Amino acid sequence: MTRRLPDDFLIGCATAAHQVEGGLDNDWSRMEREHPQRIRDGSVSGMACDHYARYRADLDQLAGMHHTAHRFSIEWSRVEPRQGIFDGSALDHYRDVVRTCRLLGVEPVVTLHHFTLPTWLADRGGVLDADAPRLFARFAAACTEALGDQVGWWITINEPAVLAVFGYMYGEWPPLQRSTRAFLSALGGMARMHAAAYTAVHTVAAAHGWTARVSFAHHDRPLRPLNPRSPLDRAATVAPNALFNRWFLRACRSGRLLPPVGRGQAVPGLGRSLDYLALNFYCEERVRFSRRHPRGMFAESVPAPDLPLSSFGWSIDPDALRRALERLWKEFRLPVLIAENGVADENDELRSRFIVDHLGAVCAAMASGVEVRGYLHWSSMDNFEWAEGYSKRFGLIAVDRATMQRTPKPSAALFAEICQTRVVPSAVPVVG
Ligand code: GBH
Repeated sequence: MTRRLPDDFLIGCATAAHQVEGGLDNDWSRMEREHPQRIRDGSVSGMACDHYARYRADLDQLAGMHHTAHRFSIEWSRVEPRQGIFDGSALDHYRDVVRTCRLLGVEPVVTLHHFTLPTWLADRGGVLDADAPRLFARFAAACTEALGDQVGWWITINEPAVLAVFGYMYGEWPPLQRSTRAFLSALGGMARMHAAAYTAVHTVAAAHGWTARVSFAHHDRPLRPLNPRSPLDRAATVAPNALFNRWFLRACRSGRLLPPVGRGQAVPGLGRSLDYLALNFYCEERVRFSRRHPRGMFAESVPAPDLPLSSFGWSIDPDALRRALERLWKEFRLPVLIAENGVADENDELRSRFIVDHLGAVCAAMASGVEVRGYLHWSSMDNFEWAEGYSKRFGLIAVDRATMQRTPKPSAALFAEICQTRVVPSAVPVVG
């Protein structure tokens, strides 16, 4: 099997506005202010990494490390701070982000919604608002008008199933709801929003003769039975796997709000609304049947007994990425862009090996026929990890929170070497 990445393979990092930009006023910053106990380390996103001001130097640094692609999100609350009022200077900013990428030879991958909403939309019901699809499409059209001549890769919504679980079922993220009904409605609402944005991006791009590839970002987290010989453990994986790992993908293929979200009703624009598959992959999860976990559909997550764990407690098993890629390819036959893959790691002890082994798994999947277009590591720099605050470190680059100084970690150099040579070593090279 070759461990050489194709010449046109996109390789780089992924970020999201709320986690790196700083200075935001959206539903998340409001929750951080009004419910400070919701953030585990007591922090607020605040100035984050001050990336809104420092984007040129940041992109320059990544290009200097031979990255050929970069994923970021456009912050809706900046572009449309009040309903129907668009801020041209915010769009100019993102236009310059894209232009800077292009000048540096970095392919931009643009996300339209990464977990945050303008407060005016949150106050109308957020993704549950019947008007959310139309409003999201109008925002998507404005972004495509402004950036579409230089952007070929679009992501409508980041991880709709994750947002539905944490915002509407577990009540840990805005809008802090804990209801199975709201969870299902949120999935349906986001399917309609994706369809509307997919159509808007393509309509604007086509009018100008621009090419656009559009996907949502699918978080794949396959559940496996803790005890494969236990029928109850095995049974406990079935419904959550179907709902969290497949419902949205299948809705986007069939064009229908499939059960248990809907009764199969068709949504205009939803059918075949994936031009590729943007895949966020971190780990598989072991579960056992538990009567005490009705909200988790009777599947209780337990640490994998036989695998190393990240500082988030997530299992590290590179072959799980190969398995996920092969299953997704078999069912959907869509070219995949890995839009996130990374590891929470306080002292950069796990990350180099993690990268080498996961890129090895990508090579193995490609050798078996899966079309993988690129790999975006989560993340370029340590950033605001949602309800974990700044306590979880996913970055190749450390950020001093007082001075904002950036310091590449050893894993950044290793990743740079892979980006430059396009060769994935079979083990982490020993340095020093
Ligand atoms: C992705 O979410 C996000 O797109 C990205 O913004 C984020 O920074 C990255 O992954 C790393 O987490 O109960 O242990 O699961 C991944 C899904 C859902 C993972 C919330 C963390 C809370 C802790 N995330 N979850 S846990």
